[in-house]
Amino acid sequence: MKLSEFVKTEYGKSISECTNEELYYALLTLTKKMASGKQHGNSKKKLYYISAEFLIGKLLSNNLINLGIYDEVKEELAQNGKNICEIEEFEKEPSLGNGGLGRLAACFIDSIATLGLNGDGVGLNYHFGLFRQVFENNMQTTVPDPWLTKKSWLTKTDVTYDIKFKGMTVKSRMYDIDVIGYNNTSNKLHLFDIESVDESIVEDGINFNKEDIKKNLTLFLYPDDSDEAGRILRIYQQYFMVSAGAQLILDECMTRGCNLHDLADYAAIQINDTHPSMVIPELIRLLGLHGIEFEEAVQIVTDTCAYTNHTILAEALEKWPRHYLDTVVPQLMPIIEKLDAIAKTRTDNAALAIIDQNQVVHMAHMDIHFSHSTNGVATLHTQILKESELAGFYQMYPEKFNNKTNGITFRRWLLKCNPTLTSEIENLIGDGFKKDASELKKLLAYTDDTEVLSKIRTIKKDNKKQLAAWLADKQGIQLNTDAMFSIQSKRLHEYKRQQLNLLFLIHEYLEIKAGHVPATPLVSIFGAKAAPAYIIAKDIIHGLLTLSQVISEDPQVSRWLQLAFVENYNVSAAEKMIPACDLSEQISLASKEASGTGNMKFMLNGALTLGTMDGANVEIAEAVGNDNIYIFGQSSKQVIHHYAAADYCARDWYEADPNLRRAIDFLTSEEMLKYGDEEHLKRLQHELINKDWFQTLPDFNAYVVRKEQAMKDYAVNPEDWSRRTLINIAEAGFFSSDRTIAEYDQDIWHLGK
Ligand code: 26Q
Repeated sequence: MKLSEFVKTEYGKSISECTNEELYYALLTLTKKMASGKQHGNSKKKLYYISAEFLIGKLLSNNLINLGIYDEVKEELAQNGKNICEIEEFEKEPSLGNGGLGRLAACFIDSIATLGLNGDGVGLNYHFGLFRQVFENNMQTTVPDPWLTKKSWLTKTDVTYDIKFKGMTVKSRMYDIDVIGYNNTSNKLHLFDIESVDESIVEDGINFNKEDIKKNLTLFLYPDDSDEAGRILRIYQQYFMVSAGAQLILDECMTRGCNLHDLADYAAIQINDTHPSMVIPELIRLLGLHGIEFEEAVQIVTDTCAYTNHTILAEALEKWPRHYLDTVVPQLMPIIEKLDAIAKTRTDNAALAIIDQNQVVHMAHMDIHFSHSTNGVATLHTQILKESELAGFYQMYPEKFNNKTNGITFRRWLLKCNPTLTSEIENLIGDGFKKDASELKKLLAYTDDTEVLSKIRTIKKDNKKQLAAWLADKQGIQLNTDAMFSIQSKRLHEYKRQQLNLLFLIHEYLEIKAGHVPATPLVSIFGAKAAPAYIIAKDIIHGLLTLSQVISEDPQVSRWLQLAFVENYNVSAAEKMIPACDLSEQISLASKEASGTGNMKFMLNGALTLGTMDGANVEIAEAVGNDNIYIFGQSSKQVIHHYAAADYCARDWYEADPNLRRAIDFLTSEEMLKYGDEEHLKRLQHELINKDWFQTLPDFNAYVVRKEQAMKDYAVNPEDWSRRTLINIAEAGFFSSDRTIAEYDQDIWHLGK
């Protein structure tokens, strides 16, 4: 049905008579109707991708693209004096994820639908999601971020389940979001909510009564922090999600004729990090209620479940004191104890126990013992898991370990966010790449075509202008679009080393002050939220915002250097930033970033990477060749060695390198203290000199040298720069999540036709 007909029946008026808000809701309703007519994979076996996070982003444009009607709708609106971008502004972005892991889940369900697989997502319907970030006095503050409107992409279902906690039973209800594939298909994202949720208990900021579980369970998504008070609530959330999910899975399988002894022929469950790990004991418990003996249930669940690891940072691997579980879900503890006993019959290595000597329950250990697959998310990451972090497990179960290098959906991260680049690619190589990303390689035929290279440059420039206009409007910042744009956007974490970028910018500032101007003007852009309990992360934000003000108040410097920090970085901001980037900052301490997926998005949109040999950067470097990427810094082997030897001393580096010392000293200079807070800046400085857990200082010099080289190359030979960006675009096909999902299906799920 055409939009004009739809609004006529719905509102009794024409498109031009409608407000943008009316048009948004009309398009939403129309899209949902169209989705309901699409095919869902119907193989006997069905995948459940269970995840505490699905960072889906705004859905309208993406859905229209996947339905294949975006251009048509845009045109129809334009003919009636309406602009689709303005209509999109009415959509609120659901922030149902922290970062990479949540966004990966969103890319995966898009690819699962697009490949026509029988698979749905299962998660939680957080009413406020992750906090909204607001800058005040050069500091991060946090406020709730409501996204639910009366009419939304959610559809209320009549599926409800009782969820039993210690001393109380609550009711869950399932809400569905259509996941529209780029292939006439549509799957579901099932989000469970608690019926008794009460948004009114939120007080000032993001505070609320943490004890009132019936009212608070689905209010907020937990940031990856160490906030004690929220931990028990997180267990409530996790059990609520997996118990509802497990009941749904068993119901659906029985409806399709499964007798539960054959569950593994009917269901594949992918456990996204350890957040849904309790699905393992919960399924064993439920199978028991259906009359299946414990031992058999353990085997069935092992055959059904598979686990993905997203981190090697020990502090991020969930482990819960058993009394937490006793307090929240006592019915699971006897099962977890029995699983632990089985694990202990298989090995006497205490490090591999589920329940350790201190009565702490290791969720990842339960996943590895009692699922049939454990995968890392990039080649290097999987290798490190096998060789160090999970070596004991790898020796026990070598056949369970496998790699699935992450990917991104090109529908959102090229077609949606970069329409001009998309149509230029289409002009050159046809539209086959939209369904088969490996066809991007055909672009290699154009790397010496000066006309094409000049077009690529124009597109980049236009995207930079658009980003600049958006930022001017949003934050009142005026960017120099003739400058090189370097972007570091990702969660704020010490291992990702935004502080290294900060030290570089201080160094450039001081060089410019000393009369040494850079080869090109540089605009350095950041986007990052810090977990509210992560003190040093917030200090790094403060350092960056303060420096930004120091620079912008100094016209001598700001002709050459600008620092812009985008407030409240989210999917919508990423869609504006990524197409405008020249230099993609992927500067984690080697061995610490499991994969990264932003690195892939920037590459696909024609940025060159400045990065360490970490995560998927290694595979990007392999794909494009060393001439088309800027690699620097210690190798993962060296880093792992330093950790093992515990021989790293930050102060030695601080004292040995005068440039580095000058940059670190500047953190508490008069210039910085004019706009910044002494306590925060001193703490940051102290941390760098005395701790520097993620070895920023040894990589400082190499980083400065590589980045200055990139700036020179950009300035001296723009055409060669464009040629190298085209090679990056051409080689990005491997990083499509369609490829990743096809591999999951082939090696782990075996969904069949
Ligand atoms: C744990 C315990 C308590 C509270 C929160 C958490 C928690 C929450 C979120 C722990 C971890 C996360 C998110 C992790 C994450 O996003 N990891 C990223 O996953 C990406 C997809 O695989 C990778 O590309 C990134 O390298 C990895 O950092």
